[in-house]
Amino acid sequence: MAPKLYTDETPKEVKDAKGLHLLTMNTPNGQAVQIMLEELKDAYGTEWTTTLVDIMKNGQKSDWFLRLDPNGRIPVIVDNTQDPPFPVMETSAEMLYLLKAYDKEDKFGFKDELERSQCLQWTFFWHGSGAPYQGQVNHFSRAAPEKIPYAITRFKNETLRVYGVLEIQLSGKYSDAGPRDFLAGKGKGKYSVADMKTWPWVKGWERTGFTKEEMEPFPNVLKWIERIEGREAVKRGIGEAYTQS
Ligand SMILES: N[C@@H](CCC(=O)N[C@@H](CS)C(=O)NCC(=O)O)C(=O)O
Repeated sequence: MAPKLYTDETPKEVKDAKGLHLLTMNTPNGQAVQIMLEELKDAYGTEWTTTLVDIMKNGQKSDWFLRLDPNGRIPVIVDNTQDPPFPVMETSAEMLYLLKAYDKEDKFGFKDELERSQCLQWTFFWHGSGAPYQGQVNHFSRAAPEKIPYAITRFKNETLRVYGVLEIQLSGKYSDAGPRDFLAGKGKGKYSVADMKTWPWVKGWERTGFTKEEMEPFPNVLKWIERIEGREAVKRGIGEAYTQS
């Protein structure tokens, strides 16, 4: 595995990395893992190095990158403390890998099996049912060469629907416990990878093209966005360290 992982074209900083190495760009998917690493840094002093990949230039489709992630998308982490170095693709799998290997006290996960399951449910929910739809709204409203109203409307409606699912959970509408602070965990919940996975997307509702009126049915989601954006690790995780110069 090791001789095939890196080639002459692999950037030196990737090949020479000694510990955790992150390949990313400051997009919502990139930010999810960036935030997790910044949180681990504050909680445990975790260290890593970073390579910024410009997806507009298609670096993520090159042969050297596909060896780390055959899906050709950011983010990817490579754990060089493993022998041979171990690459991890897919944001949620990366966050769960980091949780297991680097969050020994489960500060961003749960020891209780049912809470852990709830955390996985909400992480998977956003991975499978949130990010792909909001990503398609961004694509069809901004990037597509042709504006196709059917596609824009379909993905906008579906994204609003999944915001509504988050609202049900955060409002506590169907629970005796009342409104929650975070997606997973008993009572009001605990800030966890489920929030870190979801937040970078939902906080971008305005950029995605939703109006304040369209967001009115989701007051608890809007409060949750504000609750998380104040965290120092979150500010760093979406900040200038990850901006391409
Ligand atoms: N399911 C993947 C999606 C990753 C993804 O779509 N990344 C985007 C940036 S947010 C990307 O690399 N786009 C470039 C491309 O599609 O070539 C994950 O969760 O990691």
